[in-house]
Amino acid sequence: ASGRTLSGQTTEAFWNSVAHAKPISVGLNCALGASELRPYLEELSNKASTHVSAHPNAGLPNEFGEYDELPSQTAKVIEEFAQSGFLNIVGGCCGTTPGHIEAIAKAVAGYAPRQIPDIPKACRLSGLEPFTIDRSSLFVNVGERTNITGSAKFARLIREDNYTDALEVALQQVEAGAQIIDINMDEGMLDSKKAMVTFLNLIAGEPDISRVPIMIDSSKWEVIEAGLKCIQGKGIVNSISMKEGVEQFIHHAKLCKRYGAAVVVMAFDEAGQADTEARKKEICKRSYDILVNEVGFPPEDIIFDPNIFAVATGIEEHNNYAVDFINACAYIRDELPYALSSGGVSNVSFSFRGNNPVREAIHSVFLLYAIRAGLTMGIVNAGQLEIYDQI
Ligand code: THG
Repeated sequence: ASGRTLSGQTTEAFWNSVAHAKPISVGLNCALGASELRPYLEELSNKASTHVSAHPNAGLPNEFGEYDELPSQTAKVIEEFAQSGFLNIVGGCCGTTPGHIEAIAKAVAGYAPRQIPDIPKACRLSGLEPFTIDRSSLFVNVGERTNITGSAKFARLIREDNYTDALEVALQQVEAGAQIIDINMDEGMLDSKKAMVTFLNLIAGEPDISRVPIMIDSSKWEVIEAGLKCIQGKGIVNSISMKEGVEQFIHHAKLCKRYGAAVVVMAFDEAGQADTEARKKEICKRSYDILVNEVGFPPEDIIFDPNIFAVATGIEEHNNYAVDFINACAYIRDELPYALSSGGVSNVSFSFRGNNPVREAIHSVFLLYAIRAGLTMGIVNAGQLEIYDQI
């Protein structure tokens, strides 16, 4: 009746979590009986690119736990489902009898099965709620503060085992407008796998946080894989790359596909991190072709990160880093169909650490041009972005 599964997801969020398995059919069963199931069945029927089933109870049980709904009553509600084109498979759950099944079969016999709708390709993520990104989406804010290498405060809280206050950091990012949260527990002195699992499991119990998709950020595959086993929704792996060779890259991509996660792909290969426009484009293109043609990875679930490096370091070669990133974003948008782009925005201003007004101004100007060039999302301090026109 809340419109959610027992573990808290809405219908579309649930579908987004399981769609990667390419099930023959997805369905709703049991619950509060056929009439109460209708809105969710309608939603599933509209969103699912596979067959849809319904196996409702014979209404609600009476005070003795028995079901009073007659076969003709259940069948009447289900006939309307078939008439509306919601169903490919139908049956009954608690309280239904051979008499109910017979009446349902007769009621639906004259109707055509549901037509599977054509669902437009888009990056369809979820936490407890769905989150869709397509070419018409506005810039997506990914909260950066739940990162022990990116926040001294968050690092201290995790080191001190103060997960209560660490959860507050995640909640603050979501409340400040983060539509996804990036979680990073990479630190030499810490069991980062254990910290990742502990934190993700705690987040799962906080619906105000877990309503958004999660980006699992680690340079260690075992931390990422442990994280993937914790999250209920469809999240994002941050990141995979050709850093350790093509074989590892393919291996990790296949696992991400199997777990049903989107991926951030860093512009990184065996020779190192791409630091020129040409290298960024070349590595993204090569990664794209391997993922789409060899792995069969859905291109709409690929998010390229062509590396945001710090500018104004005093080293001449660094001065064009921001422009190179921005041009790579335009290339990804124009040449790599359905692929998205992302970057760690706060990296660009590292040379101005300690001077937040300047850093925030740089982020705002950088984003103005990057978004114009097609940047889909950025890892940012949610709620801390200066308005360009006000600088
Ligand atoms: N690409 C991808 N993932 C990434 C990055 C990237 N993850 C990590 C990082 N880069 C993005 N996240 C941050 C988080 C914080 C900061 C920068 C990037 C940051 N923090 C302040 C500092 O260090 O000065 C915080 C100081 C404090 O409060 O302690 O700048 O590029 N795919």
